[in-house]
Amino acid sequence: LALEMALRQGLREGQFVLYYQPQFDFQDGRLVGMEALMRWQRTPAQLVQPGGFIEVAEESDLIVDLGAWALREVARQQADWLRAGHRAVPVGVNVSARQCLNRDLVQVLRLALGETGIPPALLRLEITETTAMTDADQVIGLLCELRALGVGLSVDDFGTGYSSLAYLKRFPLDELKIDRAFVQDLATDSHDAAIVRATIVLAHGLGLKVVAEGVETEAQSRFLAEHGCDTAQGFLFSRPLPLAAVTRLLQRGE
Ligand code: G
Ligand code: G
Ligand code: NA
Ligand code: MN
Repeated sequence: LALEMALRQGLREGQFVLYYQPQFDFQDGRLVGMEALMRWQRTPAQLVQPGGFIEVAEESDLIVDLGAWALREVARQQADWLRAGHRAVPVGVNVSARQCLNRDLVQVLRLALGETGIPPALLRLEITETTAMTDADQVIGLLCELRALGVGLSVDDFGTGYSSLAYLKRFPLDELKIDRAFVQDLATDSHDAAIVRATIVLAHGLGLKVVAEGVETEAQSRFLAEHGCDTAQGFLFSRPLPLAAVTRLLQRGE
């Protein structure tokens, strides 16, 4: 409870910041997207990682407010980058189950898009498989509304939750993110290799782009590229970067 109060106060006082992890095209190496990842600058010397606060925030409605802040912040940042003439790439924002079940999400997005005037496709919502399946029929309705706004939709952590292929077919998605648990032992575990290969084929068959998360080695990268994976995200290419560093990357326009 003390932590929850500190988080609320931190949100009011502007202590949250976003880091951005770049995503690169496997074919030509170009920057094609980023994932926004939240950090809590609790004191000037203490930067708290999501492991230290997301779970607590998710136990209450605090995650709804934090999540709304992240969506508005990314929209505002995209507008800044556009005004400065930087290259524009979609930014993925993680959305928790509680946010999806909250009626305000569509309105938060509509406002953020309206206030900034950014192309909606520059926002991409990342929803985990588990969230999507919590109340799949309700989530389909939500995703259709989001889709109508023009924002992008990714399934995050694919393969770690319970999914139903019947639902996957009905969700209006753009992208599937292979969880790093499968990427990790790709080069040595033939079962993980088979799962990843099949996931890429499945996603492409459904018309979705595939992002591999947690790519850390050249061997993993080579395997993924050879099997047609579209996009790479992981420490091999870049860690999550603070705003100034990622802005320099967009300036270079690569
Ligand atoms: O940044 P890091 O790699 O430590 O992130 C750890 C976890 O925290 C990830 O699973 C990520 O989904 C979650 N996370 C990071 N930022 C956000 C956010 O803005 N909203 C939500 N709901 N989860 C986030
Ligand atoms: O759960 P989610 O898919 O949102 O995960 C994002 C998390 O993955 C962030 O905490 C990010 O820091 C982490 N991450 C990104 N790239 C790598 C990587 O190459 N290796 C590992 N171990 N974690 C990574
Ligand atoms: Na994510
Ligand atoms: Mn993930």
